[in-house]
Order: sequence, then structure tokens, then C-alpha cells
Amino acid sequence: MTATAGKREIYEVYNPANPLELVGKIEFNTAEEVIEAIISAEAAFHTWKNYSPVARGEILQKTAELVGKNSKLLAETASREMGKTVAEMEGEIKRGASILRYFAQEGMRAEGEVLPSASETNMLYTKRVPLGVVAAITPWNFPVAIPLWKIAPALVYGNTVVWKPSIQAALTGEILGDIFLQAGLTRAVLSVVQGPGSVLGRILTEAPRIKAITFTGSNAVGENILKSARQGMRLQLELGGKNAAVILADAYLNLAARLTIEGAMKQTGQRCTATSRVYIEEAVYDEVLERLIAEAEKIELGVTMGPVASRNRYEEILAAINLAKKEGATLVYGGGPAQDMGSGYFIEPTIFTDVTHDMAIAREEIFGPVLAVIKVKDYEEALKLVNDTEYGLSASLFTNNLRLAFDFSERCEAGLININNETGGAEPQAPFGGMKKSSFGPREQGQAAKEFFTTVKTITIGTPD
Ligand code: UN1
Repeated sequence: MTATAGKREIYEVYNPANPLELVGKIEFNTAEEVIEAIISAEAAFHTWKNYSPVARGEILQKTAELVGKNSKLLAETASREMGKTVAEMEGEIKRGASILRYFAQEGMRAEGEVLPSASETNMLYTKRVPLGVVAAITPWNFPVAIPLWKIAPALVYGNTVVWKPSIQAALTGEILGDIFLQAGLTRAVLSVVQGPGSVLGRILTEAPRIKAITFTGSNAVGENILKSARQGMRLQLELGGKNAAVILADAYLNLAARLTIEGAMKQTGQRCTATSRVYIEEAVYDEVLERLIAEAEKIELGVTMGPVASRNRYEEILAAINLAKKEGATLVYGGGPAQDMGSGYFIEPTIFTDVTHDMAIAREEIFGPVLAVIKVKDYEEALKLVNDTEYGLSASLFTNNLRLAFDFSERCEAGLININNETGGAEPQAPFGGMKKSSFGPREQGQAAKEFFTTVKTITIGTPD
């Protein structure tokens, strides 16, 4: 699809739970309109950056309130366009409001430090300053929280933003964009541009006026951004994962089984932090497997688990399941399209055992409700396999052994380490991101966000007699 000059293409959004239901229509922006949005964002930057950071924070605070007030509309729209359950969306929207409140407070925090100078007549200090126009390119799987954890810090530190939501979360994106306007922003400070990444991505990565791109999505698209980004562009890429959990014999096994299934199946497995492999110490293997299956049995398709987001995702996940069968893994739970769910893109929660480390299911990101279960002799064997991956986003260890908990925190090659916690989840005050192929550039959220969205001035003021 191409955005043609002067003429807007219309994109129809269908419900993945019921692909015959038309949810709404989105008008794609033309290339000219996207360029205009970038030019306006640059013009607006010169005013926005001079606003008091406290005033910028107040707009985010107001946005948080409005996000809360519009929770039902946001949750229902997102659920109908990308499939997540309304309950999951409501949780995400609460998180979104808390992200906004956290970054609203940033408007009142220090923006630099005073340093001692070698000269008695000099005052030496630093000040964080914004970059200019920032582009945010966001995925469909967290249609509210991920845009907010990029847009909120970008704005509070004084940047203006051109935001391109995924076309599978475009309707939610429109609503969120309007909420920012109601809170007092202008379209030039935050503009929402709609259209396919293949067209808009190119414009955003090449635009000389755009100083930085923050992106969350697939490795394939991330690599394209890395290749096509204009030289000197600052990049923050949050990409895939192949996150592992390890369950040791001394762990609270009920907790471990519950959090491993939640980690694997929440949001239908469509999280970059999802648990997709679990290593179980052989002494408790049979018992834990039984509990994993019992936890999976509690999931109700269409009630506690939504469909996958699109026909493409549906076909790719089913192909990954078939490949696992072909490669010799044993299917112990689920494994197919859901029965009795009409034409919706529902896939059963799926568990495979007898998985070996060279199978695709142990190595490649599936981004669906599929868990590979692997028996290990002990902790050392598990750790070696956990680290033997190109990805390094998140990992979990379930144990009550303090020494091993610390050992795992040190030796596990992932950006997010969880002891007796699931692999997914992120709190706004803590840095989020991975190692290896999972991330590129500074971390998101917390104080780490400042590093990406600002640059530093070092100022020396002489006061000679
Ligand atoms: C979470 O686990 O709650 O796209 C957050 C993703 C990640 C965010 C995960 N960037 O799934």
C-alpha cells in the first residue's frame, strides 16, 4: 500500500475475534501530510522547549486523568481492533496513567547538577536539554502503554513528537492523540500520523528534521530502521525476546507454575517479554509439568484469553506449532486453532515437551501462546541453555536458594532479571530493555529515559573580580 499524493487511502479495521465485524476505518496520511507534520513539529519545538518543565508536567498530569476517564472507550476500542481482552486492556490503561503521572513529576525534578570547578571564580554546571523532533513508532500489542512510555518522557523533557502507531492499533492511537489535545497540547507538539510502516517508516527515518526515533516492534523492522536511518539519528529500538524461566526443585512449585503460564499466555503470548521456554530441574519435572498443564486448563478462550491480533499472526503461530511437531517435540496441551470460536483468530494455549535446544521452538520468537518445556539436570545446565540465545530481554528463576538467586542475577545475560516473578511486566520508575539482539540504544522508562530524550550542556560561568 502506498500513500499517494493528495489522496488518502482508507484502511478498514476488522475485529480479530470476529473477522467479519468492521470495527472502523482509518484514513492513511499522505507522504505530504507526514512531512507537513514534521515541519510543524519542528516549528512548535522552539516554543515547547521554552515552556516551564513544570507546565509540561501539568499537561501530562491532566492527560493521566483523561486517560483514566476514557478507560472504557480506550479498552473497548483496543480490544476490538487488536484482540486483547477488555480486562487486560484495563490493566494496561491503569499502567498508562501511572506512566503519565511518573513522567509528569519529572517536570519538577533536577535537570542537571552543579560541579566543583578548579577555578574559584567559575561556576560549573550541567543542564539537560531536549533534542528537537522525536519520532515514536509503536506496536499493536500494548496500544496504550508503549506509546505513553515513549511520548510522555519525550514531551516532558521538551521535545515535540511525531507518533506513528501500528495500523493494527490505529483507532486506539486516534483516541489517545485526541486525549492529549484535550489535555492542552497542540497537534504540532504531538501529531499522530497513520499509515503502513513500509511507507511512513521510510519518511521518518530519512527526515533531516527528526533527531531521534524510538521504536518497539519486530527485529526485522528494527534492523531496517537501523539500516535506513539518516546518519546521526539517535535510535532506541526495543525488539524481540526468547525469554526463559528456570524452575528449581526447591522453588514454591505452585507459584512457579502459575507465573510461568501467566508469563507465557497473558495477552495470548504476544509480549516481547513473554515466557517462551521453561527449564525444569529433573527432580521435580513430572510434578511441575502436571501443574503447568493444570494452570493452562484454567484459561478460557474468548474470556480470559483473547485471539491473536491478525490473520498473519494466526497463520505464523500455527506454522510454528506445526514445525515443532515436525521437529519431534511432543504436544502435551492445546496445539491448534480453537474449536467453537467461529472464524476468530483463537489459538489454544499450547505446551510442548521433549524439546531439544536446536529446535526452532527453543530458539525463535513465536509471539503467541506457545511454551516449550525442557528438562535439565541442574541449575548450571539450565543457566547455560538460558544464555545460549541471540536474545537477551528477560528471564526468570524460581528458587528459594539465595546464593543461586544472586548467581543468576550476575550471570544471566538478560536486561530484566526476575527472581520468583514472571518474565513480563515493567514499572514506570525502572529502566526497561534487553541485551544482545533484544535492544539497541539507551533503556526506556525510569531515569534512563532522560538519557535518550535529552542531551547535556556543560556550562561554565566565570565571575572574575
Ligand atoms: C510487559 O511485559 O508488560 O512489546 C511489557 C513488548 C514489550 C513490553 C512488555 N516492549 O511486549
